[in-house]
Amino acid sequence: MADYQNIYTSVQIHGPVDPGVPLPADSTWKRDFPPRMNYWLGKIGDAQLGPIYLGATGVMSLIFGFIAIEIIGLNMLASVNWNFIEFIRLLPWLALEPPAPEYGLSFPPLNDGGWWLMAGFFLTVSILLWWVRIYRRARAHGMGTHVAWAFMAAIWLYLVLGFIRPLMMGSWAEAVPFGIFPHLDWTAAFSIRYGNLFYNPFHMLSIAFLYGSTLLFAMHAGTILATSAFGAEREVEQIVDRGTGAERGALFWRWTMGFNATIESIHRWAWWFAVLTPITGGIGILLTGTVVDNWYMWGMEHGLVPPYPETTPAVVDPALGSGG
Ligand code: 07D
Ligand code: 07D
Repeated sequence: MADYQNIYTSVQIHGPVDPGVPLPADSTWKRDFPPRMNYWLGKIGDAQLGPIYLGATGVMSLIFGFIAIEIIGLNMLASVNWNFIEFIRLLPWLALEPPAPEYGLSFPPLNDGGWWLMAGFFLTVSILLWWVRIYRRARAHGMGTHVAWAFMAAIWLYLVLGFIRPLMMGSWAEAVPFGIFPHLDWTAAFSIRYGNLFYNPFHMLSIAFLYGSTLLFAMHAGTILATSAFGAEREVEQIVDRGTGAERGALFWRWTMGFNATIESIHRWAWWFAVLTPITGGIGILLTGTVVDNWYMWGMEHGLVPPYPETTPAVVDPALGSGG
C-alpha cells in the first residue's frame, strides 16, 4: 500500500502482449510493427509498444507533415548560408516569415513568403488529415469522438491565427511566422499592436479555462493517485461498487468543499475546460483587428480601464522636467 501512495512509483504493467481486438476482415490496412515490451515505457505508461495502425490518412498526414517541416527546415538552413552548425546553434531564433503586407492575399515570390504559404498549406493538410485519422480510429473502435472534437478546438485556434483571421484582414502578413522565438515575438507584437491583449475579454476567458484546466487536472489526478491504494484507477468496477476508492475520493471532496463531481462528470469538467481554452481564445483573436482595433481603448469605453488622469497626476516625461 505504501508503494501505491508514493508520488513517483507507478504500477508496472506485465502480461503477454495484447494484439488488440481483431480488425474487420475487409480492412485494407493491417496493424504494423509487431508488439514488444519495454520496461522503461512501463515506467511512464503501458509497457507494450505497438502494433500501430498506419492507415491511409495517417500515412498521408505524415507525408504532408514531413514536407512542411522540410520546407521550414531548409529555409532556415538557407538563412544561415547552409551552415549546419550555425543551423543547430541558432535554431531557436531562425524563422520562416509570412509575406510582407504589400502582397495582400496573393501568392508572393518563393523567397518573399511563398515558401511560408506552402509550408502552411502542407502543415494544415497534415493536421486536418491527422484529425480525420483520430475521428475514424475512434469510430472503428465503437468509441465516441470526444478526442477528435477536442483536437478540433485546438485546430480552430490554429486556423484562426494562421488562416481565417489573415483572410478577414486581407493579408497573409497578419499570420504567425514559423520559428521558436519568432512566434513568441509575433505574439508579443500582436498584443502591443492591438492595444494589450489583457483587455480582450476572450483572452481573459481563455486564461481562466487554461488555469482552470491545470487546477482540475491536479485535483483529479491527485484524487485518483491518493485513492489508488483502493484501486481507484480501475474506474468501471469503482463506479458500481460501494466503499471503493472512487467513493472515498468523492466523499473527500464533499467533506472538503461541500460539493463533489462524480467519477464521470469530472471528465466532462476536464474536457470542457480544456476545449474552451482554444475556443474562447480563437474568438478573441478573430475579433482583434477586425471588430476591435485597440483593446485598451475598448477597455476605457467599457469601464475596464480606470480613468487614470482623474485619479493620478498626468504623467510628465522626466527628461522634460526642471532637472532634466
Ligand atoms: C506539451 C504537447 C507536445 C507538443 C510540443 C510542441 C513543434 C514546433 C517547429 C522548430 C503544450 C511541439 C513543437 C512541433 C517545432 C519548428 C519550426 C503541448 C504539449 C512539445 N505554438 N507558444 C511553445 C506551437 C502559438 C507561445 C513551445 C505550435 C501561438 C508562448 C512550442 C503552435 C501563440 C510559448 C510551441 C503554436 C503561442 C509558446 C512549447 C501552433 C499563442 C512559450 C509548446 C501550430 C497561443 C513556449 C519557445 C507546448 C516556448 C511555446 C509550439 C502557436 C504562444 C515550440 C506547434 C501563435 C507564449 N509553442 N504559440 O509545450 O517555450 O505546448 O516557446 O499553432 O513560452 Mg507556441
Ligand atoms: C496554439 C492551438 C494550436 C495547436 C495545434 C497543434 C502540431 C504537431 C507535433 C507533438 C495553445 C498543432 C500540432 C503542429 C505537434 C508533435 C510531434 C493552443 C494552440 C492545432 N497570456 N496571448 C493565449 C496567457 C499575454 C497572446 C492563450 C497568460 C500578453 C496572443 C492562453 C498570460 C501577450 C494569443 C494565453 C498571457 C499575449 C494569446 C492560448 C500571462 C504577449 C493567442 C491558449 C499570465 C505579450 C492566444 C486569445 C492555448 C489566444 C493566447 C495565456 C499574456 C498575447 C490562455 C497566462 C499580454 C497573441 N494566451 N498574452 O490553448 O487564444 O494555446 O488569445 O501573462 O493567440 Mg496570452
